[in-house]
Amino acid sequence: MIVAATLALAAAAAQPNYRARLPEDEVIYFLLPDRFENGDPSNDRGALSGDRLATGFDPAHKGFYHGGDLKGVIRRLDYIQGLGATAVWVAPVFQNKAVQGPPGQESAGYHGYWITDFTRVDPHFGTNGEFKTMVDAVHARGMKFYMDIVVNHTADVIQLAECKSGIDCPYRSIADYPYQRRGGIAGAPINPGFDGSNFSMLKDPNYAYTVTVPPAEKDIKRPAWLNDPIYYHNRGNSTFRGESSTTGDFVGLDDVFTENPRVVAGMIDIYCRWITDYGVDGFRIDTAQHVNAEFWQKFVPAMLACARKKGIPHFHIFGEVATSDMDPAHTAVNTRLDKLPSVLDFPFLVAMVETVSGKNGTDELEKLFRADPLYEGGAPAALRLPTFLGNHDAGRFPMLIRHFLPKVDDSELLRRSMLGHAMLLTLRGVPTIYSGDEQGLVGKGGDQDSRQDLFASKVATYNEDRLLGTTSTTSEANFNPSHPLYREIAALARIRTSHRALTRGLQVIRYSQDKPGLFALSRFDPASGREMLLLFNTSTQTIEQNVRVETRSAHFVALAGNCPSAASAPGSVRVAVPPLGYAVCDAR
Ligand SMILES: [Ca+2]
Ligand SMILES: [Ca+2]
Ligand SMILES: [Ca+2]
Repeated sequence: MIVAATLALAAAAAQPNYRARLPEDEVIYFLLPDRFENGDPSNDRGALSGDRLATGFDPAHKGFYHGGDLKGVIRRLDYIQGLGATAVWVAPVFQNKAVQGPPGQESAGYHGYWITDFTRVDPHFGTNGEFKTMVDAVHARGMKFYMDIVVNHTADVIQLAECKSGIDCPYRSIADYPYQRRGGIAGAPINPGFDGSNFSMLKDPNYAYTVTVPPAEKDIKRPAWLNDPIYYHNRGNSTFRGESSTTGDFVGLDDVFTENPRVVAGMIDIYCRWITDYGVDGFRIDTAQHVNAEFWQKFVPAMLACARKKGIPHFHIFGEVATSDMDPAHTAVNTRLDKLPSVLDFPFLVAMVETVSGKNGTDELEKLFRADPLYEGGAPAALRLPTFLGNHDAGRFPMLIRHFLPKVDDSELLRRSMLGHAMLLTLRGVPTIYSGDEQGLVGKGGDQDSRQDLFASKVATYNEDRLLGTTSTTSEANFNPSHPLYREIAALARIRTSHRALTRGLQVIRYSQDKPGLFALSRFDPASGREMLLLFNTSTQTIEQNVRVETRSAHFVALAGNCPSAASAPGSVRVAVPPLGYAVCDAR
């Protein structure tokens, strides 16, 4: 024990102080523990027995547990750090309802978003003690650990009697089903005096539907207050429009009544405890846009205060505000109104897919970045937005690129993926690598189809896929540090984290066009003012042209790709960028 502790201390001493780093200094690696590495086969069934409908375990089915766990994460920290990641974001680890869904449509909580017990780690993934070991091991390497948390909903436990199933249950609005009537406007008076804010008057949850809880599940949620149906909206499924966006169930998942002060206090208590007990460095918040703004306005300051008390000055909070549109106004609103410190940059994903595939010109990226001042805190706040090329819901970058280039061959798809990663790792925002992208995984779609195992998979539809940059398939483990994407990401991540212009530097767009071609921009070291010129070519032709730079930028050193060695005249350089190529040019 003494030797191990000494080694950990030595490792910590060898690393720069991770607590001092700002959120924008990080490179994030995002993984689903079930799909990353199996470090302990004894926990694969989560201490349950029976078939897959009881244990949730079926490694051959893409919708069930495959066996990955926290010990697996610990085992592969060399691999993650070797990629150049400085922070790990792990999908929710909380105890889930193992299996849910109507007969014939069941799937498992392997993804972690169907929580029943918010205080403990799911036995499929390990124990709270192993969680501590994992976070400590991450910290011992000078890396940060970001938890994935859920406030909006719990597992699907509450059933609404008038519905066929949790997934087939239409939304019933406040106008048609007010809180003060049972089952509609003509129904008997209930909840007298409830005005939407005096929650002591809200006693009966049967305003829209008849609320039931299966007897076997009436105490399965923790903390125990979560078992009371009064703390849920109980109005049926969200249409993701209008009021139902925040008060509807996410496909049957019990939507928490986050307007209620008891719920606000309860959630603050739950998540402050994880910060206090484990010293995690940040939260990614699931389904953040489906919770009312007033909740976040109380929750966020409470979490930041809790973190400061624990000695974590730069605790990062970023919400999932999903959109499939290149619409930064949509995501910025949640930083303005909810006061979420940051949000996942979904518009960046859309712009990158549409630009790097050649569907749109490089001016789409100029449009995206032009909107950065919309975020609370302005353009500097945009430096902290986690940026990404795909994820476990939307699908992976090469699959999304192929959507616009159905006939693209694998070698060109690899080059476009490498160009996309070069942009991800040098543009503003916190680069977030979705586990498996660095091994050339593609996939057939989003959601379950994009959650391939990195350890040897038994899922036939995963294993029949061709990967990019390798002859391997997902039927073998893919932790290959010599994969071309892994090597490219590792090199660029190190360039990024050793140059402040690339982590903290604001951007000035130098050139974009209304068709595939050059995207040129500069970023500036906030201390020295030194310029970093970035050049990307989204076309399949070599581009040669003059690009404006600062007049003081007389010479350039290539950190990646080929750069002009000197300006042609003060304020101008002649650049040549190969097809689908890029360059990172450090001005002197
Ligand atoms: Ca396991
Ligand atoms: Ca439900
Ligand atoms: Ca909600």
